[in-house]
Amino acid sequence: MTGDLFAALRAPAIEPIADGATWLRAYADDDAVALIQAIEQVTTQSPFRQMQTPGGYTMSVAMSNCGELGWVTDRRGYRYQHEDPLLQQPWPTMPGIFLELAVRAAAAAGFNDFLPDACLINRYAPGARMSLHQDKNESDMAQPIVSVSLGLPATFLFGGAERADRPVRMRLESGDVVVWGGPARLRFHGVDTLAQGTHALTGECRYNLTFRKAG
Ligand code: MD3
Ligand code: FE
Repeated sequence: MTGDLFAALRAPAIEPIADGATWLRAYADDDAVALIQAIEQVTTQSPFRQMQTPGGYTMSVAMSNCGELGWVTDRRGYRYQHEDPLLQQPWPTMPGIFLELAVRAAAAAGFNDFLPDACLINRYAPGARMSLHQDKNESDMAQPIVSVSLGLPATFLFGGAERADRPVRMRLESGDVVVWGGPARLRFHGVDTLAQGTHALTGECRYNLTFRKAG
């Protein structure tokens, strides 16, 4: 023992959450500074924006993308597309540090052939939330999704196969990576309203990266 209680609590650990879902606690801690620099580099090109839902609401979460495909929503619906609708240009290239982390995390959870072509970058300010939904816009549901949390902690809501299933609440902290595949891939999920706070790496915000094989 080092006697460092904080370090001991954040020791990396691999925890199965449900069939197909694996929590890699603190997995991205060593890369966090470089990941945040890469987020800044990507979003200098394709800035964060609050998109419109098909129903006409403005999302509280600000989003951008990198990689070959990016997830967008507007009055016409939810979809992946090759171009940033704001710039009418291709999304920024996926930074090497993003791709390497996503591939390594997927393999640690048993998905050895994961090669993402899309990374959605979500930015939560205090008060932002994401209501319960399923991720169904990707073409191959056998491919997992890798999610990386950075900055302020959030209460993640992990639901069931039906919207009405009561979600389990999980606290996701900076550096946590979760791999969602197999039977967990189509479960409902969301993020509870982000609490006020300041994080040493990100200030008053939480970032979440989701890596997908969308096309
Ligand atoms: C469980 N993002 O962008 S990541 C999303 O924290 C999204 O920003 C949340 O849900 C966030 O679509 C949650 C965790 C996550 C991602 C995909 C999943 C959990 C999942 C797919 C299936 C089941
Ligand atoms: Fe989702």
